[in-house]
Amino acid sequence: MYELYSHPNSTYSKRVHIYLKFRNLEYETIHVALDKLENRKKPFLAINPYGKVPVLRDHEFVLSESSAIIRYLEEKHGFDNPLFPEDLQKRAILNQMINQCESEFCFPGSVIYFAKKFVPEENWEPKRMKDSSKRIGRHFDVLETILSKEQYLFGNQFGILEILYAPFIENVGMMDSKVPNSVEEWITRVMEEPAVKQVLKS
Ligand SMILES: N[C@@H](CCC(=O)N[C@@H](CS)C(=O)NCC(=O)O)C(=O)O
Repeated sequence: MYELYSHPNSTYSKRVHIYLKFRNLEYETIHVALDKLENRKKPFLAINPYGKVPVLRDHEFVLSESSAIIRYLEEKHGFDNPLFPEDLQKRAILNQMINQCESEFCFPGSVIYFAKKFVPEENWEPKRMKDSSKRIGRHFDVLETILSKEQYLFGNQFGILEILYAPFIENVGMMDSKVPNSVEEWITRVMEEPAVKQVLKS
């Protein structure tokens, strides 16, 4: 059985939980106490020298990075309805969108999320946070060009991108960015997906 090193508040770990539930794959969760800095101690650093969750263990094989884990499982199982298309150029566009999800949304989003959740307001960096909100706004404008015509971001069905975005769009209200209607409606749709609901509402 797979083992997933995780913490209940970890957005990146939630992606993998959502994927595993979406695919009905059996796994065991191994709690890593980030709050007690267990991730910075030797036993965990031997598993991931960067000290981050999630990490997947598949017998002797150990893998970190949420999107790499999902991709590994997807390729390993060869499902009838694969989330990564066969076509080289379609797959390249999907990979481009995955990278843009990380760089144009999750990264600036984390700047705001981390400050608002863990830093006293007097120590916030307002310019950095404002720039991050603007960057997210620009990203949403790009998503809107797709979502004004389609229900989902790729191939018009719930897929890898929704799984990667889900734990982050849950906190969209915090980002102080303008959310276009079609993006707002997409967020609602994603939040209603059973695997997403199961993980994020728990
Ligand atoms: N790029 C990584 C990011 C993982 C990450 O930042 N995990 C956070 C929790 S959400 C973590 O373990 N932080 C602990 C630390 O940096 O000390 C992924 O996609 O898995």
